[in-house]
Amino acid sequence: MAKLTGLKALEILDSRGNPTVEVTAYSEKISAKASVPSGASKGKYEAVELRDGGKRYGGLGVLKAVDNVEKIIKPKLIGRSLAKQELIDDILIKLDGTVNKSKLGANAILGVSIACFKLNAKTKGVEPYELLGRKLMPTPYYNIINGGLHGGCNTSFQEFMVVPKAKTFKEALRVGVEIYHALKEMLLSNYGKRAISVGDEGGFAPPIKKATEALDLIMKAIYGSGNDALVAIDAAASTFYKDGNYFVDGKKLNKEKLMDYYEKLTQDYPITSIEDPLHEDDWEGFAELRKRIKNVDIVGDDLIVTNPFRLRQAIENKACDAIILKPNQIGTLTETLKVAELAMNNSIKVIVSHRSGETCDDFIADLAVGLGCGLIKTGAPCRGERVCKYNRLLRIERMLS
Ligand code: 2PG
Ligand code: MG
Repeated sequence: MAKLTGLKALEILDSRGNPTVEVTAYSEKISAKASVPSGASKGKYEAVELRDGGKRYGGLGVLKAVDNVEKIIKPKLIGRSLAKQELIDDILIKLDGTVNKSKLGANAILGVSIACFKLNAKTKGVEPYELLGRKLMPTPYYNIINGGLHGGCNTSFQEFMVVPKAKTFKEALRVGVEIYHALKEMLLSNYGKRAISVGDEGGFAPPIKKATEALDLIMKAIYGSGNDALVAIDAAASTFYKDGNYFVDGKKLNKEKLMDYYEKLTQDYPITSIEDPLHEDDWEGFAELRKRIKNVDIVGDDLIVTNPFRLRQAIENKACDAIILKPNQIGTLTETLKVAELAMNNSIKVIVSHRSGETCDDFIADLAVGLGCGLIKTGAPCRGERVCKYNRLLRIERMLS
């Protein structure tokens, strides 16, 4: 059985030009790398990204996390069997000892966890998804208009996504790309060149101010491309919630009014899901919205933060139909997998997700396939750090056929 013989960490950059952690794990001459993404609209209950503070990189350096990998984690893991991922992750969790991984940093811990997993696959001569058990290609959610904290467009909602109706991933990719380019042409002719620059997740950021404008543009792009697709929203409502009210596209709405608005949107557009429609502590609100809007998935991201305790609370409260699964919200692969299993065992869908700050690590493609959850969101079909996940899915689909 292959053992871990070395562990190195490096401060690299993410897609926003901020430092992040890359870990390389070694088993003799074989090595595997993992790098850690970072969110902009972070849930307040997420595991902690350790940042250096001070002047360097505006305080966002990760040299402490890098040091933690090489000086604290490495001595405890060298010589361990790579086949024992649960044990490796358990050692990491105990070594940190805090509830939110604030001592060593979830960025240090997750880098090690995933690098070890990939290395195990490599030493066995299998693909990472094969180690996870299932083999199901996911349906992609393409975020083609970026608002909120992610882009230059002034909508309060953060993400406007298209979800192609297609039989294979390859087909879904083509449909997504054709809609994306139809939208681009339309934006260019309606608003000029500035409207086709892209936001953090590769979606466009046209000069619009309202969710309905974004949805109208997307509907026209779907129609214009000659394809069939549904739409999805990530409102990321915690980002526009203040003192009991929601500030949506220039209007101040209380919770009731916001729920009415969502209901109306689902009547007017073919919406398949709404992520974080309300702020991250409103368990009852989520449950109420689920009752009011049937046939649309109410999705918990900031609400659940890939955390088993919060997921249990959601199950008890019947608060969501689906959850977003982001390994860096919890900090180890084992915990991520357990949250996914707990959700699926309770008939809650799992959408594997990137972060708005990404690297070219394509592991989440394998994660989505190997979990068999059937759903992934990893941005627009544009920008290297988004496209690498979609390209990895194309390669996996070919292997599976
Ligand atoms: C989200 C994510 C990814 P961020 O809210 O779902 O799209 O954004 O990584 O900024 O939290
Ligand atoms: Mg979200």
